[in-house]
Amino acid sequence: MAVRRATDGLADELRLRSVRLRKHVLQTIVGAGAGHTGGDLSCLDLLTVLYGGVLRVSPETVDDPDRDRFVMSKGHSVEALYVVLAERGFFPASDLATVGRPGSHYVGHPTRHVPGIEQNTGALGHGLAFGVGTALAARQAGRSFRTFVLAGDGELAEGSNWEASLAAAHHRLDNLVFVLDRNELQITGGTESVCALEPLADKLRAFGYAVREVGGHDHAALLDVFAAVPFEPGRPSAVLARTVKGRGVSFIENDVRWHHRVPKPEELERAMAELEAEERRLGAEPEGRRVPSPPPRGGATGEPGLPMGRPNQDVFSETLLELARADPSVVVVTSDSRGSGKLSPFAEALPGQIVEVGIAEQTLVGVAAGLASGGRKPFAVSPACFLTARALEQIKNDVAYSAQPVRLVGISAGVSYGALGSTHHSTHDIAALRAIPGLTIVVPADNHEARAAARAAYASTGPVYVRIGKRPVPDLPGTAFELGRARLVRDGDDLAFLATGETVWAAYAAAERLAAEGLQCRVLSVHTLRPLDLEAVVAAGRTRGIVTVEEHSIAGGLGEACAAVLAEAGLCVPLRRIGLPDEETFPGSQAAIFEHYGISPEGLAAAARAVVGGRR
Ligand SMILES: Cc1ncc(C[n+]2csc(CCOP(=O)(O)OP(=O)(O)O)c2C)c(N)n1
Repeated sequence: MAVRRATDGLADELRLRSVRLRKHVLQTIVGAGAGHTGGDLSCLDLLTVLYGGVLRVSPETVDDPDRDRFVMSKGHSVEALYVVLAERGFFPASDLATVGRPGSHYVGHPTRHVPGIEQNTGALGHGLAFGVGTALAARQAGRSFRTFVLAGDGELAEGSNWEASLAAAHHRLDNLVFVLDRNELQITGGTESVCALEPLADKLRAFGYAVREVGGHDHAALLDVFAAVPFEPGRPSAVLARTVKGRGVSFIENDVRWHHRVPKPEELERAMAELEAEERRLGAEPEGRRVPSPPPRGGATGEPGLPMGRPNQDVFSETLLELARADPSVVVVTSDSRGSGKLSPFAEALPGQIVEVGIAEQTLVGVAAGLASGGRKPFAVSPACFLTARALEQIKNDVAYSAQPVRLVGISAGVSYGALGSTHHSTHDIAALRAIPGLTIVVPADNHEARAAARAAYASTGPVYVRIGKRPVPDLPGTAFELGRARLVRDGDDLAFLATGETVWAAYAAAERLAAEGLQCRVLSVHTLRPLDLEAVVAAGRTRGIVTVEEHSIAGGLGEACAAVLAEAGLCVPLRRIGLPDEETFPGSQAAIFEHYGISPEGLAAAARAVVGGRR
């Protein structure tokens, strides 16, 4: 008979705990109406073991300078972290019911608002450098705490991981443990087909790590491996944990479609039944279920009276496919982003005209610049938040200053990602790119403009940034799209709404309301932010007031651009900027965020009344 070891009892306990926590993960995701199901279930055993038997941290010691640090670099798997922290008592389990809800700080990526979370993450490739910093801090302060960083394998395409690895080895940080969730899947498909990593253990060794490979769902083996860190004095440790994405639910396992799918009610039921069978197999009675209340509806924005169009992203991508069929020099470049960019049909139809670089936005833009220089017509497509923040220097130097005709396409822009939180919002991009000479900036309002923007970007001989969202938007009336000319959506001389992107419909709806009150408002879709239509802005300055509207920070966006033009033209007109104020964005769906900041027909009508108040 095999001899039981001291840790076997703990491993048994953690095994059962992991099964139960899987149920909580699924319930949390269903309640939030969003979540990263596959990646959560993949790393859940790692988290259960780390928090249940490895990390020297507890609710009582969250502020103790000697506590072990855990950094969730694969921040999208936050629901797994939330349920583990709740189970360990860092916050009440009842908080899990608020995940993703308007006003709740339990957003779809880790933030320091949540007790027990050390660092905001969610933009991939950030955790390791932070961990190098905490490991260095421990050494400098003479403290014995260790730092554990958990990353995904697709995430390793971000060069920052390898830069931080060089630093970790250089500084001989044997108080740092890099844990890899090696499930071999990312969003687009298998890691080896998207941007191959193997031989990964050799690469980690070559970068200076002492490496151990381990089954990432084997609680006993994980306890042993983590008990053995540092594996070698003077070297950072790497734990290459072999995992299965979606582990624990048969129909979710190893299926790439479950990266961020939410179980339907019948799927939740099936998954719970499977997990309860596993609880019984482990000799325990199934724990009671929490019935998640349905998430608030945060779908399309709009209101009756305007025909609802489709997401601009879909329309843009379809137009791109038409253009690429007609011109083989059109190339799409993606960073594990073709699904979000609705470019899977493009990849199927024209596989020779799409280049995948993996989760590496800096490389995306650099490669696109090289393709442009080589005579191709590249469209670099990636979420606007990562494209314009992560790759800002590439945009500045490799594209704009080098005058390479790259078409940068920022998808899911503004606050489209809603409750995924601030890492996923691009509310800085117009400000950042307006300060870089040479870039045309286009922000379409509706499907007509999205189609026209794709064609204008294609025809452009210089670099262009197009910023589009992922929710259906209403079709607006108005004049035809002309690059550099604001589009007149509604005429009126009392007040002007200068709006951009997917907020224009709200300005239009506000204007309709105000007309009933006798106030005739002009509504302009300022789709081209650079070159700005100076004539239209100055003409708006001759009305009794202006309201600017944007899904962007009011710092550096459309409002400030218009204010500067008006001031320099010597026009003194009351103006109010509606957008995202200078604060951390209110958590919630895009619709909830719009409502909160008054980017709504009623909110904008109120702003307009205030602007002309007393001057009628
Ligand atoms: C900088 C950055 N680029 C893109 C994304 C969008 N994104 C979220 S998860 C993900 C795939 C992650 O794959 P992997 O690291 O293998 O994690 P897992 O499969 O374990 O979920 C991507 C591309 C992001 N969060 N951050």
